[in-house]
Amino acid sequence: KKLESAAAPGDTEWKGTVGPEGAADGDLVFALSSPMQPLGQAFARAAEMGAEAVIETIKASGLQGRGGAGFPAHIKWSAVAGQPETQRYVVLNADEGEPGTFKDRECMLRRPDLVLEGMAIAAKAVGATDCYLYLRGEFEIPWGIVQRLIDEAHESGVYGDIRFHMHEGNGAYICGEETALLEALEGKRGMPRIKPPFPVSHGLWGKPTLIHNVETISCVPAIIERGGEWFAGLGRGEAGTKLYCISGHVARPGTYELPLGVTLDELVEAAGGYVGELKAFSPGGASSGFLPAEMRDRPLDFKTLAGLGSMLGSAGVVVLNDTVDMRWATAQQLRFFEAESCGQCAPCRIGTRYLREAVDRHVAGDTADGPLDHAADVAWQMNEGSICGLGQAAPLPLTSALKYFPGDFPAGPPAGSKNS
Ligand code: L3W
Ligand code: SF4
Repeated sequence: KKLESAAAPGDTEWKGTVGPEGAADGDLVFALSSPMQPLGQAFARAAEMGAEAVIETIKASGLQGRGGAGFPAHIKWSAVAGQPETQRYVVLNADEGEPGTFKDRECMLRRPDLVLEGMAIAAKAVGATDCYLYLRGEFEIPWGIVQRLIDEAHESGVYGDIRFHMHEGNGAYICGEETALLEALEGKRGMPRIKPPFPVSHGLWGKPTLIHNVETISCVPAIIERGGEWFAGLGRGEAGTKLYCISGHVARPGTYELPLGVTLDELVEAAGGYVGELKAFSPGGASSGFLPAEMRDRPLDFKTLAGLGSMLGSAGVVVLNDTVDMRWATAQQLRFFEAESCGQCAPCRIGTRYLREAVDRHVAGDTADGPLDHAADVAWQMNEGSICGLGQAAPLPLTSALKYFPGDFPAGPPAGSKNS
């Protein structure tokens, strides 16, 4: 079914620009609108360099994980390469599910060559031969494109004994959490494991596993071909370019490759400008909460946003203008987390529902016992008592909206409510 629906790379119309005005492909890592390159070029270069030099180059590049946490990639590569167990795996996390995030889909649609080449280089460097690609179920067209390239690679033998295996997700956001994904790959219910141990030592089927987001692994070929310093120099405060997804009240929503650390204003300029007056934005999808318009000039990078109590996450930037009631926007995000909680930790299972109900009651004007009075306590318990990032991030839409937009949560019943 998937193969029949396969489209050729480039079949879908490119809607976003790919870099700063006037940027040549040489300044870009992905160059998403450029044609695919033949497989094997960067892989051959990496083979010449040897595993140790490849990992040193990844270290020099400053590459950080693009799936949400910004963890230094080279630490994972060295850790997997250094394990005593000889059976090791490379896994691609293509279960892109964060609301407002659609960059990994673009990578697979437009530059699947970078995805496979990056995985092959990683496998060779850490001593793995089997690579698993976990794609979210809705990615039917990317699936066809990637599968076709895998077939070509297997047939030509360009990557020697390295084999690729595709796996289809089934609609659960939580399976994008790396250990839930590994559970699902093993055929079990996708629920996060307690970390540590980390996948670098106890990953797929308990074996050392290098697991990366699509964008992270797709940076690898360019780093090998052009050098770690080149990549590091592309960013501002942090290394590389970044695929920023932008949606909401902007003229041209899309995926834009820009230096890591641009501001919201710069990103929106690339996306054709704001529609209406900026009120709030989420820098990294629902998990990053909301920031107020005054923060539009802060660098959109991992460190700066963490310092603001938010996160870059997967860089799914959502822009909201002044027509948006933040209570409504908050309720949408809380509903998402309530639906997607896997339910194994009580603070997350109960807390996501509690917070959503509290906002719904506030919206309904049911202020009899202060529905939001306990929100901060519940948020604290979720943050401290949840196994994974979902439960820790889930209260952020509400706590950030209450902090920056108290006017949208008026005390007492809103006009026209049943209590007024
Ligand atoms: C070896 C150590 N490895 C950490 C590894 C770990 C993982 C990576 C990051 O979160 C965030 C989360 C979501 N030795 C290690 C180590 N590692 N310490 O480094 O780990 P961690 O635990 O900090 O984060 P995580 O659970 O992987 C990811 C946020 O991203 N998020 C996710 C959104 C969804 C998408 C999507 O749809 N594409 O990304 C949204 O913002 O909340 O905070 O590999 O094993 N000592
Ligand atoms: Fe599941 Fe939530 Fe616990 Fe994560 S925090 S493991 S989603 S219950």
